[in-house]
Amino acid sequence: MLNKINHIGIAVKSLDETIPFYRDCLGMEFMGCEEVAEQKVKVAMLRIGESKIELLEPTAGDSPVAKFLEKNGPGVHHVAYETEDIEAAIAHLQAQGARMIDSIPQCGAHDTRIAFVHPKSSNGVLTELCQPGH
Ligand code: CMX
Repeated sequence: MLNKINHIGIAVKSLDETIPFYRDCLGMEFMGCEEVAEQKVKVAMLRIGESKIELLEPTAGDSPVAKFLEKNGPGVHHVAYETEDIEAAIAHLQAQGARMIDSIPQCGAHDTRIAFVHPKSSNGVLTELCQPGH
């Protein structure tokens, strides 16, 4: 159902101030920036081997990431698992009693379809399902 970790999302106040640490200090491959209007964020993707780090900067005061930053400051925001069939993954989680934030997939960065599981039903870790190749 889920085949690997697609990326780890990290909330930041400023992409411009944070990208150099991942790109230059850690030597990760910078894949580009993109605005995801639906989620009210601007994201930067950096690749390390098979995995990616997604830096998230809020674009509006009522963005979920703005709220997170206000409460916690910058840091790990979510873990995204890759699936080839997001509808089946959502149905499976719901059948197991998980509380989905999105029961219908939303548009994510880099041509993905995404759906979040509420952190209250995943032991405090915001969990994303992610289907590439939208
Ligand atoms: N990780 C863990 N817990 C989180 C969290 C996160 N990233 N974000 C919020 N929470 C917790 C809060 O700490 C709070 O817990 P307590 O009740 O114990 O204080 C609870 O969830 C409710 O949080 P809130 O601040 O009151 O915020 P909301 O209920 O309005 O929203 C959530 C919380 C998770 C439903 C909302 O942030 C959401 O829908 N997130 C999914 C969408 C998203 O994050 N998009 C941005 C990234 C998109 C991308 O990757 O492209």
